[in-house]
Parts: sequence; C-alpha cells; structure tokens
Amino acid sequence: MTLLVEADRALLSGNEAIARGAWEAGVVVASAYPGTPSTETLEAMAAYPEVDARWATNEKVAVDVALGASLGGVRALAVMKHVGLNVAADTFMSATSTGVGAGLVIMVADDPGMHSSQNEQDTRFYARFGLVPLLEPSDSAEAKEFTKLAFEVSERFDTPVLLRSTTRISHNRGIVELGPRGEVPVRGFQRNPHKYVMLPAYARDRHPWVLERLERLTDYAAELAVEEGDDPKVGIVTAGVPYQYVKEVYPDAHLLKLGMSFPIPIERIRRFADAVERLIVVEELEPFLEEQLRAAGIEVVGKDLFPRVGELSPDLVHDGLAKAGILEPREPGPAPPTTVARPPLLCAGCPHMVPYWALKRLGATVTGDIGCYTLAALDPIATMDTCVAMGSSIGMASGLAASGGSDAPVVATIGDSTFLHGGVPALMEAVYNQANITVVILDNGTVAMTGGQEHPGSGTTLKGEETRPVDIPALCRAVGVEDVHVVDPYDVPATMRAFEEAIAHRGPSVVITYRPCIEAPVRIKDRPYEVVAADCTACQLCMNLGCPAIIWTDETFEGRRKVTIDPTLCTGCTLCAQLCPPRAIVPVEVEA
Ligand SMILES: Cc1ncc(C[n+]2csc(CCOP(=O)(O)OP(=O)(O)O)c2C)c(N)n1
Repeated sequence: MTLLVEADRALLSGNEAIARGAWEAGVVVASAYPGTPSTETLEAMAAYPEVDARWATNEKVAVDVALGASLGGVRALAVMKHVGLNVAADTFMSATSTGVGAGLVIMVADDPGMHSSQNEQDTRFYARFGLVPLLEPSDSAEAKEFTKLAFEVSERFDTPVLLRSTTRISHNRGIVELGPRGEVPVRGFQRNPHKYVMLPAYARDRHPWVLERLERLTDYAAELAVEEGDDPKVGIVTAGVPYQYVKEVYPDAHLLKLGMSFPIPIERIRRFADAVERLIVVEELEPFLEEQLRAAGIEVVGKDLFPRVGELSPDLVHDGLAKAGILEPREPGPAPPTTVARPPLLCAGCPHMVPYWALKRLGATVTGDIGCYTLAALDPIATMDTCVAMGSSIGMASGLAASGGSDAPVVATIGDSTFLHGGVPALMEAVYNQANITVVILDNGTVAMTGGQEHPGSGTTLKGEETRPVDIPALCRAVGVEDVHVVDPYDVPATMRAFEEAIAHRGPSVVITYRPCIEAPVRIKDRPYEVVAADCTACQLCMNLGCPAIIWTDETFEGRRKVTIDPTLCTGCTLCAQLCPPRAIVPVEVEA
C-alpha cells in the first residue's frame, strides 16, 4: 500500500521506493522469486503498466530473464532475498563477465537477525566474489535514487549492479520525492558472441577486462562517498542502515558514508583516516569493510565494538561507541513491555496439518523443506527431521534412503512452489536412481509463506492474467514416477490410505495433497465447529493437529484436560471432527 502525501512525494517502504526508482529509470522487464524481505518490490512493480513484471520459477531463472532482457536492449531488474542469490549464483558469476546490454540491476535483500530466513549471509561478499559494484542505500529516499543510479552505473561500466537492501530498509517507510519516468532508447539485441558466449577462449579475454573495470569502479566509488562533520579525533566509516543508527545516537559524528560498499574507495578512505586520530567502522553482520581496510594497512576498529551476529540497532551502536569511550554509557531506560510469547503455528484449517499428522502416525523419517509447513518441525506436530534449503528435501531423502540409515520409511515433504523452484531436478534424480522414497507435495496453489503470491502452478500471473498452470501430477509421471496419488488433505482416511500405499510402493512414489490455502487467494471461512463439553473424553487426539483454534479448558475428564474451540479462529475445515473418537466436535448451530 502506497501512502501518498503530496502529488510529488510519497511515504514509501524501501521496497516500494526501489520499484519506483526502477520505473523512473525506465525499466521494462522485472523478474523475481518471492522471499522476505524483498517480495513487495516486484509486487509494487506490477502496478506500473509500462513494466513487464513477472514471477520467475526461481531466482536463477529471474536473473536469466533479466539478463536476456538487458541483452535485448531494455533496462531490466531482478529481485530476490539474500539466499536467492545462491540459487542465481551460476548465472550471476558469469554475467559479471558478459556485462550487459541495457542496464541490469540485481536487487538483493539481506535479513540480518534472520526474521524469516535460514541464515544471515552478507551479500556484500558476492559483489567481491563477482567483482561487480554494490550500492547500499540507507533509507527509502536513497533506495529510489540509488536504484536509478544503479542503472546508470550498469550502462556506464557495462556491468550487472548489485543493489543491497536489508530488512530495515525494505520494510521501513520514508518520504520519497517522485520523479517522471525516464525515456530510455531501446537498443535492440546486438550480436556479440565474443562478449556473450562464455566459452573458454572468449571468457579468458573477459577476466582481465573485468579487473580493469574494477579499477575504474573503484575511482568512481570515491565520488559516491559523502563526508559529514569534522572532528579530528574520531572518524567513522559506515554505509546502509548503520549510517542512520550512527546519526541517531551521535549526530555530530565525523563520518564517511559509502554509497558503494564494493569496490571501496580505498584511497579516499585512507585520506579520511589520515585526518583523524581513530578510525571506526560501523557495519552490520560481517567485518567486510573492516578487513579490507586492515588489508590495505589502515588502522581501524570495528567488530571489537559491535556485534557480528544479528541486526544492529541505535542502542547497540551507542553501546559500541560507549565501549570505545566516545559516548557516555546509556542510562538504563524503562523496562521493555512484557509480551506474551506466542509460538508460531500453522493457521487454523491449514491443509498442511493432516499430512504431517499422518506421517507422525506412520513413524516416517521426514526430510522437510522451506515453506509454511516448516512449522511442522515444532510442537505439537514435531514431524520434520531436516530443513536446509529450498528444494533440498527430495535429494536429501534420496541420499538418506541410499545410506540405509533409517529403518523408518523416508518421506520428503515439499510445498508446490518449492517443488517447482528446486524440487523437480531432485525428483528426476530419485527416479533415475530408483530411490526408495515417498515425496509428498503439499499443493496449496500459492506461495503462502511469503504472503500468497502466484507461481507457475497457480494458473494466474503476477499481473492477474490467467495462464496455463503446470500440471504437477502429469509432471511427476512425465519424469518417470510410476506411483502418483492426488488426495484432498481434508479427507483424513483418504490421505492416510494414499500415504500407506505410496510408502508400500518400492522405488520413488509421490503423494500430492491438493487443497487451496485458507488465506490465498481468498480467505476461506466456513461454519465453525464446537466441542460438546459433556461428550469430550479428553483423549486430546485433536490436539495433535496443531490447530490454533483448538484450546485447553480447565475442565477435566479422568484427570486429563478437555479442549474447546475458539469460534473466531475456526474455519470449519472439519479435520478435528473427523479425528474425534466420541464425535464430540460438531458444527455450531446456526439460528434460523
Ligand atoms: C532460495 C530461497 N528463495 C526464497 C525463499 C523464501 N521462501 C521461503 S519458503 C518459500 C516458498 C513457499 O511456498 P510453498 O513451497 O508453496 O509452501 P507454502 O508456504 O505455500 O506452504 C519461499 C519463497 C527462501 N527461503 N529461499
């Protein structure tokens, strides 16, 4: 949601500001795979009719699409969360050598503190790895300006440009000046095999060119560094959101704020360092700048003062500067308000509940994947034994089965979007090597985890147009899976039967549990259910579903606590009623 303040200014999140910057830069094609905290960027781009904004199957495909569009002569943007760049790394690491046609920007959003990620890798290292520039805005206004700048840099230096955001930049809102869309002449595709065909003979010539480009970029990085203050005692080098924290707790600081965090303008920083008695680097996550400065023989302090793990904050920056004797220690503030801990749970009525309930009963060894269903690793479901990276469940199941280390049946569980993202090649491996595993594809027709986006199996595009959905059962059969079941996970006995049959099959088998997500594309709510207290025998079987609508009461039966149902949460899915031995769970009576 964009909040307009005035016609030429708007209150935008960093993600919306990046989308706006890309639109103003004349971007024609934008491609992404969703991932928090980056997702809203492409969703915001979809609102601009001039932009062909489209979800890709995964991040590598997104970069391929953007690179192809760039070579076709139009400005192009690819968007992903930090771990997405691992998936796209193969294309990325060679696109650094091909260079671009029209401007190509890869926006990557890091997640320090892991609010919703499996690791907190620092994307700045990818810039160094690929020898390409990385721009780092520190608020929404800069997010827009740096996006436009990134396209200019891309074309001027013939390079893909990384634009790094972090959760605080992506999700905070700030005032952004709005400009018109720039008209960028379309160049058309220009054949140049020496530049675009990375066979060794050609690629060899590109590497020295990349290094020479890096030198020119290093000179340019100095132009983007901004100096503030003049204290000769302490100088602070920073970039991105940590700049805002320093300004907040130490407004008079003598600062060198980098706009480009790679390559760093080392001689510019050396001059800054020479003009102060002590040099401090304030950066989030890894000592990326600090180590490069040290390697260049510049004396500097950084991670001795500030944590290397998790997000920085004004308080942590204050504490670090106090440790360095620059600021007074913080006065202890008021105690933070106490909050009631709420463990993450699947939604009431989630179609992922019964598959895990069934796998628990079957005692399976379950390799898991990334999606809403990863919550099945937690109590009370607690039926997931591994979760590493998107698409890993199937290959890991195949390897686990090959190890002979599990006496229990080996079952991979994977969401529909994750299956299409990275699961399909692993399923082919399982077929090829006849792995004795069952793959459960939890098909809810959407990317629920990141807010309900469309994907190639859902039948609609990001722009809301109908399209041909991938036929997942046909795909599984086409790659050679002989035993494929499709079942409605709201039908408990049928789901159980399908799992038993699939597990009994020798070789790879697939069960697709198909039922739309209760939240997307529309919120589903049916007549709620209630517990007839007098009939409840407190067997607590329904509790194993992990449904948040089922809650404990103070009433007991034979010393065990009975349950009740929160009618505001209940979606009327019927699952608990199907499981209830005394049939104590019934639909709420509706008054005529
Ligand atoms: C490489 C990578 N890209 C993106 C993400 C963000 N992400 C986590 S799970 C997920 C997909 C979930 O969709 P699906 O598999 O259909 O399961 P659902 O949440 O709908 O149950 C995404 C996009 C990620 N963790 N890693």
